[in-house]
Amino acid sequence: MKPLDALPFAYPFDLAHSALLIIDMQRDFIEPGGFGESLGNDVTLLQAIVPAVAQVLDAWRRAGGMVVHTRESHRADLSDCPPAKRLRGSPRLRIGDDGPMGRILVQGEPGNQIIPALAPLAGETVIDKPGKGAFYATPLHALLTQAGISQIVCMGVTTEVCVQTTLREANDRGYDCLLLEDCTESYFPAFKAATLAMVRAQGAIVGWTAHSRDLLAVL
Ligand code: C5J
Repeated sequence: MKPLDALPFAYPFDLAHSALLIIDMQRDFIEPGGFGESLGNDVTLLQAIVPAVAQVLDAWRRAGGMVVHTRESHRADLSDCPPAKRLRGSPRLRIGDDGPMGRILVQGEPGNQIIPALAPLAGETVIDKPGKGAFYATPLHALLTQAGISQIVCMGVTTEVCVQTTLREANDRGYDCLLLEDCTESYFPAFKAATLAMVRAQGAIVGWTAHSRDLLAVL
């Protein structure tokens, strides 16, 4: 176990029992024409973290750690998309509608794929999740338990939606979670800052935060 410089105090990093969890780095959130932009967001904000995420992913792969990617996605018949999710608000394109990258947030469509710079390698786990949290209606907890994982190092988008929901789910299931602050992003900078503060407040009530250079230093 190696102490990793983190907030609010050192994170007891143990690669053998850790998974790198990369949340929803999909074209649908990061490229123009996808779900994120259809909600009225500026997707260029999210593009800025790609080099840092790629650097950590590369180092993690070299170190031999477990990698898990997630995609927010629904079945083609939308049977796993509650009307409350599909019909809320007035986006330009709703989940399941045809967009420039195929049907919005639907499994197998071009826009639903992880961006090429972070494409999963053969043997890495890819979780399709219908909700915000990666543990809801997925086999993630069973897979991590089977692999002896007790720590999650988390990156991805968006910080206050799918990343924060997943961290809270993981915390409730007993994982020690570290969120890499320069490897997560929101369409709303203030929401990202608030999430980082919330996660590590009250003695790491949800988990720890650190800069990726501090993880790279111990990998
Ligand atoms: C959103 C996500 N923002 N991956 N999904 O709807 O955070």
